[in-house]
Amino acid sequence: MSADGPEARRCGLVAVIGAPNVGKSTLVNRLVGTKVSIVSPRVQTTRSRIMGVAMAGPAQIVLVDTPGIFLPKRRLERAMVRAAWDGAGDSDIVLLLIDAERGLDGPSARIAERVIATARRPLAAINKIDKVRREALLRLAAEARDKGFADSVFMISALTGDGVEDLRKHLAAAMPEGPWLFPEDQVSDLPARLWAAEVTREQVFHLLRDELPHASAVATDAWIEQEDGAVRIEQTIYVQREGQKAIVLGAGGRQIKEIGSRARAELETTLERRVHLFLNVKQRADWQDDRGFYGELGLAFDA
Ligand SMILES: Nc1nc2c(ncn2[C@@H]2O[C@H](COP(=O)(O)OP(=O)(O)OP(=O)(O)O)[C@@H](O)[C@H]2O)c(=O)[nH]1
Ligand SMILES: [Mg+2]
Repeated sequence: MSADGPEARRCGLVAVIGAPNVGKSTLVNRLVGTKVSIVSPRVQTTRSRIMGVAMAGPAQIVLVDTPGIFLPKRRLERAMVRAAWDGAGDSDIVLLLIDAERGLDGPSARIAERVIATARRPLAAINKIDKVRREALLRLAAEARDKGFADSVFMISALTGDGVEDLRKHLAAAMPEGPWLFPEDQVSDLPARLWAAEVTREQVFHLLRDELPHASAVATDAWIEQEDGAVRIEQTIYVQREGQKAIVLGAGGRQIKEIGSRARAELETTLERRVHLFLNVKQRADWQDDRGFYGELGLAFDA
């Protein structure tokens, strides 16, 4: 294949950035075509940078899903926001995602300004257009263009897929010529053990209330291949306070059983094999101050 032929390979990094809960991970999953990043109705679901690989003909679009950007207070929060901005800095294109309902409210407006000021190629997409009326949408698009996104404002629904193929085409055409970063059949850069922990953490975010999801972390302690083709996965759910342990376990252990059975179902579907999942709950007040935890997620401990 000649470098200047019509099929010359293209590849680049697109950071998806925005306020918490605007649908960044949903969009990355939609573009990749399979779930590589967990999604929940709660804010601060994504904790680290996760790469998802989307293909479009000769172009490989490496999407960088990032944690939502907010005003961080604690160490983990600072590391999350730092990971998001680092993701933007390392990319060819920064795609700012805006929630159609919330619009360019305070937090999104501040993120937009920084993206415009720093990104080599800023792009905006208004997401969740399935939730708003057309007039409101057009007003918001005009506002985004005025902010500096000029003629590059997309309107999409990551949930229904509306508008997403237009965006994919635009991104593909904007990718610089160059070799692919990932093999064609690889969908994400997450190691299997980390991905498996994320699958369980997603259920924690779906099934538990209040501050509990944010007070917990999941680690894969063991991944054991079995002779019959099944895999045995052992994980620990860490919580910060003793009282939270009882909530994760639930009456008669029902809650953790539900978390485990939902996570196992997803692990089995994706891995296409039987999974024996064993979940433990441990209290560790200081898991958010454990250097190893940050290293594993690729987060900066001293952000
Ligand atoms: N109606 C509608 N809901 C959406 C759309 N995209 C995402 N959502 C929902 O919005 C919620 C948040 O989605 P996520 O993809 O987790 O959002 P995020 O921006 O990655 O969130 P953080 O990782 O916490 O920053 C979930 O309940 C999604 O199902 C959309 O286009 N339309
Ligand atoms: Mg996310």
